[in-house]
Amino acid sequence: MTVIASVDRSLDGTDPVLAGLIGEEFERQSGTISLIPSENYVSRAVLEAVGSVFTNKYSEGYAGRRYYEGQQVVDRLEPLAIERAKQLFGVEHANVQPYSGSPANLAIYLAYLEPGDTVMGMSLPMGGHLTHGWNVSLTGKWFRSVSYGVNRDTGRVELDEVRALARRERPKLIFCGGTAIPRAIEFAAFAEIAREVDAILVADIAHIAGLIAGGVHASPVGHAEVVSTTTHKTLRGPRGAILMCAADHASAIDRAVFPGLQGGPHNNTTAAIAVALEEARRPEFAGYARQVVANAKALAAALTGRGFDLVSGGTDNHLILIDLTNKQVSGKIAAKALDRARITTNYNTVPFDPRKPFDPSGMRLGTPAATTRGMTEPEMRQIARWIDEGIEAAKRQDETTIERIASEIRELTSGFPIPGGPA
Ligand code: DSN
Repeated sequence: MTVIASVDRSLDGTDPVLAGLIGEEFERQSGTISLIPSENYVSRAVLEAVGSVFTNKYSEGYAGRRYYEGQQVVDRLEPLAIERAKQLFGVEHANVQPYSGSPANLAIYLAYLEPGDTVMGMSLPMGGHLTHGWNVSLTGKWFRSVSYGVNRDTGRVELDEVRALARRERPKLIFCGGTAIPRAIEFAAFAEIAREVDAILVADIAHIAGLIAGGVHASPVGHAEVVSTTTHKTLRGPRGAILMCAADHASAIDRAVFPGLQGGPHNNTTAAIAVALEEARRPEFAGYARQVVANAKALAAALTGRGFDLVSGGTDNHLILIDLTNKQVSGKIAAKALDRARITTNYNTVPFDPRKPFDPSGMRLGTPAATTRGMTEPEMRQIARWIDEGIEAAKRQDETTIERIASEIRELTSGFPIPGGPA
């Protein structure tokens, strides 16, 4: 056998073990309902781009200024992805090279702060993100971090408290956005606060980028100096990230990403981001975004009707945070039981949680993935019923009911295939 032949075999032929794992994961994803709000199913087109020969190419630098030759095609690919991001989000500048959300956010620190400078973000247990200055993250260890949270009664960010904290602590960087925020983010109000204290405002829209692209959430553009997003949540692209800003911040952001933080961009990811951005500008994506929110509202209403206590009382977006305290069950027990019942969620802290993050009081749900499969309000009401039944079954250790739900979900999901299956 020639060397060429040995590297030109299918995965099946080369590594049946790994091919088997991919098949099993496809079956798992097909036969379960993912309600993890940061997950989605990418299109077959995005999958093809991720698996393309662009993975073979090194391209340190930016188009026209690379440190490797052979950029004839990559130097058309990356500007195409950038142009699509600029068009979709209405920004002057985009950098599509960050490997994911955390490196994207680290690049922002590098662009604007010195170690020890003050950063302000929403605290992780209140709904923020590790990289917004949380103490176990590099961003909380190498920088002086101050956090805002939500009001205990309303479950919402209290902007007067954010303003008072900003005035007192004088952060150089303020983050808005996070990972467990069921309500709309008030970018204009955050921008006003940032301007008052002379801080740079960063809008981390990782969770809601697809909702913004689809026109169902306000945009931070024109309010925040820098916009950071991952590309794989509601935006429904590959695992990657984009940093966006006005032209006068472009060189600070670009220098921070490369050579400040990263080496060569993942060109196959850039290609898939370009595909996802093209998909997101189409009218059907706006319909998808609308349905994501409609589904979340329907699921929230059905859960509330079943006595679930939702943080902030409901949702404006794709995400629901349940405080299970009144159900006398921990988030971990509930999420693990639902996983056995073929509903995938994640346990999560709730604001002012008396329990530890590894066994918290809450559970986080979201509708982006189920909506991609074509599920609508009737399925959301059915899912709420299964969540209720599954959690009650877990409390009385009734595995028969959990198995019955699992088989009903197997049946339902067979009518809602996921993209990327055998051609
Ligand atoms: N892991 C992401 C999420 O689930 O929201 C945040 O990094």
